[in-house]
Amino acid sequence: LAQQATDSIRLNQLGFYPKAPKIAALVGAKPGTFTLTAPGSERALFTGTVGAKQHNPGTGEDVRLADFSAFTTPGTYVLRDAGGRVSYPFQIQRRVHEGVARAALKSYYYQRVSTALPALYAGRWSRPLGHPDTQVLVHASAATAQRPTGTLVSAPRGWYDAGDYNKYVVNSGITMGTLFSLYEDFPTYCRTFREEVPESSNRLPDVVDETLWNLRWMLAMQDPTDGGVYHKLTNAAFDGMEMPALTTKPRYVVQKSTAAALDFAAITAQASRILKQFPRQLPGLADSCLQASVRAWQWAQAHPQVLYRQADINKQVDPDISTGEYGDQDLHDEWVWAAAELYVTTSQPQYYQVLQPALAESAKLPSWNQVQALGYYTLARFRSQLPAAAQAQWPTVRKHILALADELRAGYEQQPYQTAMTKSAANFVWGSNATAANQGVALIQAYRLSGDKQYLQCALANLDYLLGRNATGYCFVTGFGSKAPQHPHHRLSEADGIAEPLPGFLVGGPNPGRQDGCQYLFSDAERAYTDEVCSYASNEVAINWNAPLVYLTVAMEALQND
Ligand code: G3I
Ligand code: 9MR
Repeated sequence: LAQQATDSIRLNQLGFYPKAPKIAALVGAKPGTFTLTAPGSERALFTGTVGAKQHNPGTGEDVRLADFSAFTTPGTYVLRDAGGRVSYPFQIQRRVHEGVARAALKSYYYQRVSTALPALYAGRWSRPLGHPDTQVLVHASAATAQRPTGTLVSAPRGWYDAGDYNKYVVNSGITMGTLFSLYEDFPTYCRTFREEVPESSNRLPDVVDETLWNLRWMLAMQDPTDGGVYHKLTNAAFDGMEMPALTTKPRYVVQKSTAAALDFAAITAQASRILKQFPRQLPGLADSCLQASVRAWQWAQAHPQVLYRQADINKQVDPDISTGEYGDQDLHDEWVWAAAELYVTTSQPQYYQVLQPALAESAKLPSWNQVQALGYYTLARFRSQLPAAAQAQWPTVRKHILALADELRAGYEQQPYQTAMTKSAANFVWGSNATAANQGVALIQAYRLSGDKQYLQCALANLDYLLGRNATGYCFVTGFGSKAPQHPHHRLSEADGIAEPLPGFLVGGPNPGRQDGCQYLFSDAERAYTDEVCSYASNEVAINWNAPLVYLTVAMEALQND
């Protein structure tokens, strides 16, 4: 009988590239040697010595690292420690993250709104059409003379935001920006990178095809009469845990917001650059995107401070809206991002005027409400094509990106799990796994600028974190690894009658805030995670969390296989 694996040996449960660093974190391990063997065999193929014991004050555990980077032979292995414990099996293989990269992109297909998913592409998860969104009501908070309350608007397609069935422009902003950036950073690799979706046989890269599904919805969120953009398309209250085709509640577009307009302006400007490369497949779409972008920007200039505050709206008009708020109250970074994308796309000085004063500001890690660095990444990507004025500022932007990455990698090798996900409170928020993934993206940006491989290795360490080298022992992507989430807060996974969750989704991750009030085994930052459906604060899925996972896994494949 095969010996049962311990979840106290934490490692990337998929495995490692032959030439890359290979680390496992052993909790409560004895000192001494460890070995690598084939699963079920005791013959040592590699022998090493575990590192010194490190106390992790956050969790109270003692951790020792096993480093087997020197072992490069492809194959399937387990790690055995001095106490005779055995890890989950893992691979040493080129393209070791290709499967998870594909699945992470495919997750967006499963989230598609207003379409049936046939078995040919969705397999066991095929489902009939839900939420057509062709007859959406203008909510009283969004009423204008041209579109009074109750006007019907058609805004089909898009992706379900998360475990819920609503569509939020602000959260689509960073999601689309990240996926577009992946294409712009790795165009060659993306051209051959395929998911199996209805569009796979057309001439567009699948990453672009997938983003088009959401882009077309977003374009319909702009009010053609004034250029403003509705904050979200939503039910009044969350749907129950039921399949999309069974839902019947009315859907609304709610108040326009400056955040939505600016995020919309940023991604349509970026879309326009990308779609210009495909004039024959998508005639006119690039130009439409740029026009939409400019109109949204102009609306924002005329309405620079329209914040979305759900509580205030609910005091004034009915029906009350209780779905996700995405209520960013500081729009400085959205201005910078939109200005950067419009500037790179058009070279017009008016955008640079807005952008230039902000370029003195340091780069912060991106999240749905902090998008300034996305603008910096874009300036970095197009540095050689910038107009002269911006060329002169380029060294400052470069400095900001490298400073962000330097901060992330500072001392990461001394961390108990040897990743950039230090136990700092800023890391362990709602959606902490997206923090880890976005750190990985920032590190890859720094690697692309500097060629310094240490940044790449630190980014890979964060991918190892997400796939198992963390204090919970989970591989946080559904359907991958030996111990993955089984019960995400995800209506599609919960209501479909299939035991396994939909594959390729990154769950939110440890969040000591535990705002869902569910039962958690641990409350410390690094382990406040529970694989329960009820746990929307630690175990939901979301498009903005999967996007940096797609970026990180695809970028690793593109770079490691070069
Ligand atoms: O901004 C403060 C920060 O100053 C403070 O240090 C920190 C400490 O906890 O909290 C920060 O605010 C947090 C905010 O996100 C900004 O990051 C709140 O605590 C936290 O509750 C809030 O969580 C958001 C959550 O919605 C609740 O509003 C998540 O970021 C956001 O991803 C999540 O998004 C939901 C949608 O509303 C609905 N659809 C599902 C989606 C995913 O769960
Ligand atoms: O399912 C909702 C999830 O998408 C949100 O992130 C979360 C926080 O806004 O709310 C979830 O919905 C819950 C609601 O807030 C309270 N009643 C139970 C709902 C879960 O079914």
